[in-house]
Amino acid sequence: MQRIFSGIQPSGIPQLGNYLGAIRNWVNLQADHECVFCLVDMHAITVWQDPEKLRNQTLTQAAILLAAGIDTDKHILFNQSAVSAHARLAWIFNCVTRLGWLNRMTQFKDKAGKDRENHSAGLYVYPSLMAADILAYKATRVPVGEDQKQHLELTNDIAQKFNHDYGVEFFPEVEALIPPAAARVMSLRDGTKKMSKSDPSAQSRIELTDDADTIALKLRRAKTDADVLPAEPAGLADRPEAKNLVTIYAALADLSVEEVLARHQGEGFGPFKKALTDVVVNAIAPIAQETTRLMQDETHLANVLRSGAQRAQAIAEPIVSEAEKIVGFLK
Ligand code: AQP
Repeated sequence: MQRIFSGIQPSGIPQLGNYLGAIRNWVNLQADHECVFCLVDMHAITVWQDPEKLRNQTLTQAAILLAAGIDTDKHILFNQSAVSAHARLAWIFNCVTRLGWLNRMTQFKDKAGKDRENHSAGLYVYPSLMAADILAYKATRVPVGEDQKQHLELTNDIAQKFNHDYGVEFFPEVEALIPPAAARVMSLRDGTKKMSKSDPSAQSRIELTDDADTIALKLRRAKTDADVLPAEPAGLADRPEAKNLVTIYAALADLSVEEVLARHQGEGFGPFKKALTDVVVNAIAPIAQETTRLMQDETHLANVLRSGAQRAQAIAEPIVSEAEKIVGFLK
């Protein structure tokens, strides 16, 4: 059975893009993989996080993942900072990674924008910590949204360079598992920007804890154009907001974009948004309700994470200790 590693930052409430790009895929992959799921709090602090909020968001995310169907009897769920192997391997990888490689990472450019000099060194070396997260478990498959594809390619470059520099076949090649539908969900306010849990505008995203009224309001306010829905996907080209809403509908209703258009062609966005609201509420409301129930017992959530960390540590410790021996650390 292949091992999966995947992470999500507790930098806010997970949004629909996290769900369609990652979490839903995680739930399905549990059937035939050994899964290690991680709340990557060390990644989260690469941009400023209020400490109290970070703690709460970590517990909320644990609740959301359990509510979405992560099975911690069979698989591992924990928070990254609880397993020191991540930081130790990340440092080794910082010394393997070339600056030129990091300079090419588009996520850093997107997040840092023009104000590059004022961002943390952590944000810059984020991809080598991500490589360490995966390779500390020698995971071979990583379910991610499309935005993480470049980081996964870098993970393979780092593994190869480590193996080559030290003359070993130690770290495996990693395969990105990118969902076929809605691999990149876009903001409800700007169809050219990805939906993000830390976007300053809460109107730009559907959060997995939103209730039906909030979802309806956000979708009603979502940016669209004045045209009707076309008969063919080609008619969505150059209409990023329209394309995004149709893509979300298709992914959540398990339909193709063609099938959605066949049902709704010629409709304006008023009626289409109503139909979309039903589809989104159907998918999200059960998760939101179960999250509320689970959040009533924070001790249980903390225990789930603690036990997950122990099981994660048991896998990662021997691998990272071996990597440390390979580089010549005196053990
Ligand atoms: N808009 C998206 N569409 C599809 N997949 C997405 N993912 C994130 N946004 C979208 C996928 O969700 C997983 C967890 O992401 P993350 O929390 O590790 O970091 P992120 O990609 O930076 O997500 P956010 O929501 O944009 O967080 P912030 O605002 O904190 O930076 C990943 O697999 C990602 O591909």
